[in-house]
Order: sequence, then C-alpha cells, then structure tokens
Amino acid sequence: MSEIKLNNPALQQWIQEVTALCQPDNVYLCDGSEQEYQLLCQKLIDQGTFIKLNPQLRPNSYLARSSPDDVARVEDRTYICSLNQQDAGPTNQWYEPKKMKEILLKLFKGCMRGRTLYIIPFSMGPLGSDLSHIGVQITDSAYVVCNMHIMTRVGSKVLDILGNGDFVPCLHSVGMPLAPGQKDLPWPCNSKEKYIVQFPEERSIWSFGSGYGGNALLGKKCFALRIASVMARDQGWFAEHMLILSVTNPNGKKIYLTAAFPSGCGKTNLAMLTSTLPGWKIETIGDDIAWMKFDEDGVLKAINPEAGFFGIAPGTSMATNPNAMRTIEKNTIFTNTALTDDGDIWWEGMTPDTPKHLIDWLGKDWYAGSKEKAAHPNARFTVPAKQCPVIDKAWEDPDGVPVSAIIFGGRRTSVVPLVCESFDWQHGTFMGISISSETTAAASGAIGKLRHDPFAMLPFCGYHMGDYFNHWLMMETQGNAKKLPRIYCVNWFRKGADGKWLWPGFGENSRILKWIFERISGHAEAIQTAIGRLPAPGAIDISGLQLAPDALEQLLHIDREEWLHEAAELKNYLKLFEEKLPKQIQHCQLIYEQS
Ligand code: OXD
Ligand code: MN
Repeated sequence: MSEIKLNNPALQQWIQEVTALCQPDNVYLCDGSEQEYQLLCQKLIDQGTFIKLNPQLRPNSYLARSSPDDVARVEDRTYICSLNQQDAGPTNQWYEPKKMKEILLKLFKGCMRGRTLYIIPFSMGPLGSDLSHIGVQITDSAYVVCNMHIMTRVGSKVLDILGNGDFVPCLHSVGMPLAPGQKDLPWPCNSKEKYIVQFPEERSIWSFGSGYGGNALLGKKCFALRIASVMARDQGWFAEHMLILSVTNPNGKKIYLTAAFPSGCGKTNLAMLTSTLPGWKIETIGDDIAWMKFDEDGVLKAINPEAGFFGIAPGTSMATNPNAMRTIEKNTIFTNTALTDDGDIWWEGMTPDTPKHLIDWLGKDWYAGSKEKAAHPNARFTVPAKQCPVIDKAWEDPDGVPVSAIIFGGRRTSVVPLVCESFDWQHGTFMGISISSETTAAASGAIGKLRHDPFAMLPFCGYHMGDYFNHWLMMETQGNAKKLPRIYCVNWFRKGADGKWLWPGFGENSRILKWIFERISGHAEAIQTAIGRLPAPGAIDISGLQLAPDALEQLLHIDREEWLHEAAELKNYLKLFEEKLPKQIQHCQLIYEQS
C-alpha cells in the first residue's frame, strides 16, 4: 500500500486513523480526472455492478441494480448526535455521541478488508466561491466514487483550494468486508446494520451499511443539508432543500426563484420546466439543494452546491420533462431502472407504449402486463448538470444568483389552493412551517401517507426544528437583509370530487410562475384572504389551456371548515416544538383561527 502524502495535516491524520481502523487492502486518492472515472466504470463492469448500456442509444452510460433491501434513504437509521439531546429536537433521532462512536468504531473496525479505500476531496458549490464548502469522503465503494464525480466537483483541484483549511470529514463504508478469496457481490451492502450518522458539533458524518443515494453520496443530504444547516445557523445563512430556477419574460427580464418541496414531489420537473406560454422561458440552476446568503447589498444570493442531478426516473418522459430526457441522453448512471432488449433503460411512464419484454430492476425477465413494476419507484439517474439543455448560464456563478421569490409546496389532494402569496416574511415562514405532503418512494416506509414536512426539511434539518424556524424569522432583521424575497405556497396536486387532478401540472405550471413574476414586478392582481393573497379572477393566464369550466375556481377555493380543521391539526402538530416555537408563529396561527 503506497503512503499518501498530503499538505493538510488534519486530513493526513484523519486518513491515517481511518485506514488503521478500516484496514483496507488498498488506499487510493481520487484526482477527479476523466481517465479515473473511466477506469472505475470498467472496474464496476468487471465486478458486475455496472451494465454498459448500448453506446449507440445511450453513450457512456451504465445501469446498476442495487440489493433489493438497499433502495432508498433510511430515515429510521439516520441520527443526529449532538452533544445535548435537546439540540437535535423532537423530529430527529438522537443518540449520545460517545456511545454512537463506540457502536460505529466496532462496525468500522476492519470493515474495508479485501477492498480499496477511496479518498474523494470534493467541493459543494463552484470551486473557490465564498459560498462553497469542502468535504472529503472516504468510501469503499467505486460506485459511490463515480456518482460523486458527477454530483460534486472532485479531485486535486479541490485539494489545491483546501490547502490547510477546514473540511467536513465524511466516512462511508458499504459494511461488507471480504475474506481472502471471497467473491464480491454486484451491490455490496450490509442487510443487518445501517447507520447514517451526523455529528453536528464535530461537523462530521459516518455512514455504514448502505450504498444507495443520500445514504452513501455524503455530499448531498448528509453534508449539504444536515451538517450545512447547522453551519448556516451558526454563520447566518440558509442551507435548504430547494431547487433554483430562473424565469425570463418575453421582454427578456429575468428573475430567480427557489422552491422547497418534499422528496418526490417533482422538484426536478419544476426546475427544468418547458413553458407552455409563448415567450416565457424557464432555466435551471439546481433541482434539490440551495445554499443562500445575504450579500453586502442585502440581496439574498443562492448557489446550487451540487454539480449533478440525482433524479427520480419513474414518471420522467418527453411529455412530463423533456429537458430531463435530453439531459440523460449520455454520460449517465442509472440505478434500479429496467433494461430493454436493445440495451437501453426503461421505467414506468417513460414511453406511451410499454415494451413487451424487459429485464426488471431485480434482474429478472419481465413481460408487459406484469403486476410488478419493471423499475423500482425510487429508481434514479445520476447526470452532470451541465448537460441540461436549459441550464442557466449563471448556474456556476461563484457569487450566486439573486433570489426574488421563495416557493413552498407539497402534494395535497385537497384543502391547499393552487397558489397563495404570503403577507410578509413572517407569514411566509409560517407557510414553510405548514408544509405537509403525501409520502413518496424517496424514503423507505409507507407511501401516500400525509405527513408534516416543515420547509421540506423534516428528514434533513441537522438541529432542533424550533431553532430552525427561529433562524428563518431572525434572518429578516439580523442578517443584513435589505430586499427580502416574496414567499409563496403552491399545490399542483389538488383533486376534484371525481378524484381526478384539477390542474395539468408540468409545463402548465409556467402559468403560476408567470403570476408570481408579475406579482413581483407589480403587474398582477391578487385578492386578500385569511390564508394569504390569491390570484384575482383573470390574473392567471389560462389562454390556450383546456380546463374544466370551474376547475380554476375549485383550485383556488378556500373552504373555511377545511381550513379551521387544518389550523387545529397544525396547532396540534406544532405542540411538538412547544418550548422553542416562535411567538410570531403562534400569532400567524391565530389569524387562521380567527378569520
Ligand atoms: C432526494 C430526496 O434524493 O429528497 O433528493 O430524497
Ligand atoms: Mn431531495
């Protein structure tokens, strides 16, 4: 094993400690080069993890099939190990940090035997931006290295910028050491033990037993949300589960928006939306995470800390998200999709016709008409953001983009209107707190259950959510905020009495973005209601849209009884944060109740 020499003593020491603990056969420092990526892809083909897709149909692309018990984020195996239990708050699983370390040290001891330990220096955010932060992931999974190559900026250039500075250490193992001569599995993982652990004070991450998505690509949920939310609290910025997009009107005026939706509610579709309104253009900066900070002029600036998209494949099609389909034409890693007979990928909803025969995500023959899904509902594509045909030209701007509006949304079949504008920052914060949504396949557990998901951060906030609400409120005055974005709430998912969607969604959501754009520029009308400002009759452009005659009315209908019930239910939920619930939020609740 050759000795790795680094200029950063803390990094050098950490690598030595981890190597001694995990006892890998080899240690490899990733340089981030294209050649490295290709070599690792070949290694993954050789060990049966990757299937090379037909280069004629899908150049430089691969399919991986996970173990059937490692298909999504494991929220019940995720821990925030703050020094004080109170700091983790009522919505996170807490464990005493010292005791957790004991558990982890036992699990990690010798866990990389027979494997290579990869060191991945990575930057979350454009290289050298003041808004970016550096992490170093150690992993024994080449699949993870390839995904990190796409999802973050990786390699020697990151080490150059790091110099002697601070980094977030991110330790990951699939938790399956190999005895001498033991044959590896295509998707090694540990079916008994999984731990996704954040130590907020130490700003470190330990992840054991899973190779999938947010459990294993530690730059994403673990660093850019759980750890970064703590850094943001301490340093006066925001780390949010938000897409970032730009809207350009027919006169060429552009504004930037961010939007928070719970996992699996269509953030990628909204971020890449093709406008159905002539002359209006939507462009993408990010589809999952936004880091935002007020600049010296008091303007809220946002960067996308990621460099790729890790999007949910099922349901993505030329009809629902043509820009995503174009993005994934090449250089893409697919995980848990189906494989076609001509060596391409397929998933439910991808094409109008279903292929007659496929190999499903479990590697078995699958025939049209089967009751089983061919692709796993949480099947994913990992693809470089720069391949998106509508990537905004400022997407890597180190200064970030100025945010004019923030949108909150969820998947609600009733009660919540299509769009609603908040009265002010406080009320907007209340809207963020109020998000609830039906659960999806992005996390393991029941699907379709309504759950509260404040700011879409329930699984991702690294500290007490009551303190997080306070942080949002305080930023209005304590940050150097001068020009606060307006805050909106949207719901594309409302259904009519017949159980059918009332709103077509997808590209047609451009009509709602247009209303928001025009509200900000002072050209759109709104009416005041108890829950916020709704579009005035005629203010939403529905030209050329085939809507049922009273659909818009139903979509914007506020039912008093339903809202009183909603308010009571929310009040009950918020008891959870009792001792830390900001007074201003209790005041917002009263407005709902008294109206
Ligand atoms: C994601 C998620 O993968 O939110 O983005 O689960
Ligand atoms: Mn997400």
